[in-house]
Amino acid sequence: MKLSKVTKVLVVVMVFAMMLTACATKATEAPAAAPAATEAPAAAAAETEAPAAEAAFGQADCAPNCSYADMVMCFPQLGAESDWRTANTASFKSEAENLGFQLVFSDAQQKQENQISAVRACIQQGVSVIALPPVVEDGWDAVLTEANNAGIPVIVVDRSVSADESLYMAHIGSDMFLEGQRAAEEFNKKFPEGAKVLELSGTTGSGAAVGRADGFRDALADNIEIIDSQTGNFTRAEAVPVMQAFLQKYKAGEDFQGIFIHNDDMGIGAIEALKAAGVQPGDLFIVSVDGTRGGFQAMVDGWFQADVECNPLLAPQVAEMGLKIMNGDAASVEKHTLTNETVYYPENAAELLPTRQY
Ligand code: GYE
Repeated sequence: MKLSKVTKVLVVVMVFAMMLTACATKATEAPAAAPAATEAPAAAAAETEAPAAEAAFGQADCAPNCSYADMVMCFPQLGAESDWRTANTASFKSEAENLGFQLVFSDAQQKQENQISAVRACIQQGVSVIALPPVVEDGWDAVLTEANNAGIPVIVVDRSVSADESLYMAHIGSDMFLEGQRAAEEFNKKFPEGAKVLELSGTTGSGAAVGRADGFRDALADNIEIIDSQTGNFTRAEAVPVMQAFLQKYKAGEDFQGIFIHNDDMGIGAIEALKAAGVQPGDLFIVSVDGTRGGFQAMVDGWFQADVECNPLLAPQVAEMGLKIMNGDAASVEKHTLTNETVYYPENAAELLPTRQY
């Protein structure tokens, strides 16, 4: 009787112990089933495996089988200031339609505070990825940190940010510095004996304007002098009075021989002012940036002598990258992807104009 009592107790204890083990196993297995949650901290702990920690960042629940139908892409567009921008917006809208992802679009009207609010709304909404075309370079640290804390990857699109690279997943856009250098080369070729030029620059503090201005100065020959530089904020409307003021201050052809203009829309505004002042096509050597239809037309009409290409059709690359990140493949994403671009000339502008997509 006594023995059997001990046996009974033992059996109860054993069964209880088995149940405890089972519970314990379940408890440890559960997190392992969620790869994103368990892998990231593990990799972060080992200092040398830092890239592996990034690999899981931005990974969606559908990984590794996410498709575009699972993607919600936030695109807080900076504005509608130019034909380049219109083409850039169209690129994202049509790509969303073609591939079947959801695009959360907004227009910040060239105001950083509007872009920041739009990003915050997207974080709240819990989008899969944010494609950010920053109006200016500085002032993004706080909101990028917020996106990071929410586990939402940010792909900086078009213009650059000055924030630390660790605060965003990648940047896809043009090499604005190279564009400025390319423009300078045109002036160097045209004026081996030297010249005086004006600069009509883009939005102050924007990656596009800073890069183009710096690249231009970097490559410009010593005997070519920039006598004045003013911003036209990348718009036609704002370029007109700036050009008018230039023409009151300096005599075209005498005080200056050329103009470097940071985008085609401002170039078109400048042409309006030049025409009104009686300047003829070809009187001045004008180099612009973008390569829009308007820029091509200005070459056909003899106003621009070169147009440095800047490609706005960025959505396909951005969407592909977004899907990769969602599928847990952030490690294979390039930090900086530059767009392949060239320089166009009046010689074949008429022939190429009908083929231009923007
Ligand atoms: O050149 C200009 C636009 O950021 C590259 O912005 C872009 C620039 C483009 O307004 O037309």
